[in-house]
Amino acid sequence: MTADGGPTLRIDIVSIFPDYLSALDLSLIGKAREDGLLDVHVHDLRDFTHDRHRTVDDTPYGGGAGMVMKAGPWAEALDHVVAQHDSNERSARPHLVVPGPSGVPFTQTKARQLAEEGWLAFACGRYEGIDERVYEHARETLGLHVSVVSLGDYVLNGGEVAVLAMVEAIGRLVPGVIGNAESLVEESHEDGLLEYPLYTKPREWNGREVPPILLSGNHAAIAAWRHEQRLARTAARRPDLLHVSHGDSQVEITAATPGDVPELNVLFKACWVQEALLNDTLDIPALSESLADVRASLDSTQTWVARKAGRLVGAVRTSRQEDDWFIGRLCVVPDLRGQGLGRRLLEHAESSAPDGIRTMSLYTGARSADNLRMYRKAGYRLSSEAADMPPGAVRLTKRRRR
Ligand code: JD8
Repeated sequence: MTADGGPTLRIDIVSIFPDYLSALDLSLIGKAREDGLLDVHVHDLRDFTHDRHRTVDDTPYGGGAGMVMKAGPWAEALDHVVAQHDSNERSARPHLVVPGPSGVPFTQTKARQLAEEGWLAFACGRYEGIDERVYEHARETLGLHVSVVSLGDYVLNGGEVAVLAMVEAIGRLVPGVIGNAESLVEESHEDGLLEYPLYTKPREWNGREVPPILLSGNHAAIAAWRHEQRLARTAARRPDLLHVSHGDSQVEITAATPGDVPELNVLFKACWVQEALLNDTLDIPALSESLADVRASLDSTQTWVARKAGRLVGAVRTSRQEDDWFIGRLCVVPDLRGQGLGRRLLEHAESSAPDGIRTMSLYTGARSADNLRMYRKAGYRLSSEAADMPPGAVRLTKRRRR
């Protein structure tokens, strides 16, 4: 707990180069540590060796180039980290993050997920990597959640630089670390475009003028210019991020028709594969459903689709179960999440409820943190389990407002 009672993120880092991580004493992250928002502990892997040479590596079984990090020191180091648990801590066990070029990409979404944990442990490998049995020990003996995460598609010599980047990206998302609340609000529009160019005083420097529009005081014109700049920059540097949804067209919600079925099928699969990964289950109806099942569901439920510039960007369906209005399949394409579209679809589904409906209900994954947060904000609360619930799912309900 911090002085004002807020939660702390504990971070343990194990490395053979603990000095590499001294950069975490500096700047914003160093300040957050002083303020007690981050509690960072760096451990030297060699402290968990018992031979005179403090050996941490050996030759690979099966042959091949280079050396492999031995299981023994790693297991002892992780046992030591896990034993640091004290009753003040938010989590009983750390989530173990192992940087590696074969990991899942480290993204802003991943940073956001990891910032919600109470305790993270990072294992910095070197050489060719770590004996696979260390991961098994962490999962099976210590009961840790283990994520192998890659900083990006290029080759580093070890995990330390990746940990510096990840801790900075995660740390700044911990409430209180960035004092200026606006810095995070600014980012939260998250429309997937690159930033606009920046200028500061003096107005003329080395014969170069600031673009006159920025001095005009016309806020609407400035916003439009900046948006243009963002689009142009994104097109030039990251064309992979550009698509029709970046136009200024509005989202329209209409009743689904049979012509929507192929796209709906793809949207459902894309959305529920993510749910499956989050919740460790493949037993999700949306994943095993065929095109014909999706077609048939248009007759048994009311399905709504959201389109932007013709692109299918979201959906929701409703069905009546006595006096309950069941809302299902609420989904939004990944790149347009966090902009209120899910909330709009939810409100659309709610407002389509006929007379006689007394409760609204829906299912979501017990570990789908973003969904749970949105539903909670919309007034939904956990309710008793229904009979035929898919595993890993929870039921949420709210009373209809009259
Ligand atoms: C951890 C050892 C080096 C890995 C042979 C040379 C992350 N985006 C990233 N690129 N590289 C890493 C990374 C590299 C590492 C280790 C992270 C531990 N190496 C090895 C296997 C192939 N090289 C990374 N995150």
